[in-house]
Amino acid sequence: MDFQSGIDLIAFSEGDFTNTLANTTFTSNANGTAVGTGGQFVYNTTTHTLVWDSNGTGSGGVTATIIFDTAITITKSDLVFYTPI
Ligand SMILES: [Ca+2]
Repeated sequence: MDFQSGIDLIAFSEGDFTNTLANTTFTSNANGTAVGTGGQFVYNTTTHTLVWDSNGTGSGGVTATIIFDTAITITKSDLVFYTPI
């Protein structure tokens, strides 16, 4: 996947989440460590893996995963929630 931040978007069905994207935290670090206890996307810059963690630092809660072939730059602006028709 040749994902490019600012050009490509990753879309998630909003019905799968209990929060709006605006109120969702985005965290990116080398350990894939969540920050705080709110639902959040966490990008692990070492494993190139993006996960959704519904309870942040709470145990478990990871429900979706995308593994990129190579390291990418990704921000919350690269994510969108959509409503299925
Ligand atoms: Ca968690």
